[in-house]
Parts: sequence; structure tokens; C-alpha cells
Amino acid sequence: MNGLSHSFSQEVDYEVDKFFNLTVYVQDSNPDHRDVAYIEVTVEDYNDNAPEFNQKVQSIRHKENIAEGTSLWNCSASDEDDGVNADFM
Ligand SMILES: [Ca+2]
Ligand SMILES: [Ca+2]
Repeated sequence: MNGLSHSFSQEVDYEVDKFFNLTVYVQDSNPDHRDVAYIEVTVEDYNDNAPEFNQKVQSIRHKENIAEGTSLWNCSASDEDDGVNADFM
């Protein structure tokens, strides 16, 4: 028995395809001696995207002597990764 391996001809990107299928054929020197296997591949997320602010430039004004703890501005950011890879602080 021989081991078989597969290498990808292009990058696998979780943000593009979370699943794909492979069809693998094996055959010896006799053309009638062959088999096929169907492999369902689940791609796991890798933390390859940085969080980004949804608005990169914002101008704010506030009065002097504002109370400590006053919120100056609300902002939001997003991350294209999934699960804990999309968490940020
Ligand atoms: Ca991330
Ligand atoms: Ca990712």
C-alpha cells in the first residue's frame, strides 16, 4: 500500500469557500483495477484578517470640562474572520 498526498494549485481561503469536494482516483497498471474516493473538505478559519474601522476619519467636537467618563464618540469596526478570530478589543 502506498500513501497518497494532494497539494493545492491555489490558495484555500475560508472567507471565499468554507467547503469543497475532492474526487481522488487510484489505479494500477491494469486499467480495470481502479477505484474512486469522494472527499468532503471543511476549511477551518485562520486569523488572517485584521479588524478595520468602518469609518476611518471622523471629526468630533466637545466642550471643555466634560465629566469624567463621558463618551466622546462611538465607533465600530469589523473583521472578516469568523468566531474568536473576529474578536477584537
Ligand atoms: Ca481577525
Ligand atoms: Ca480567516
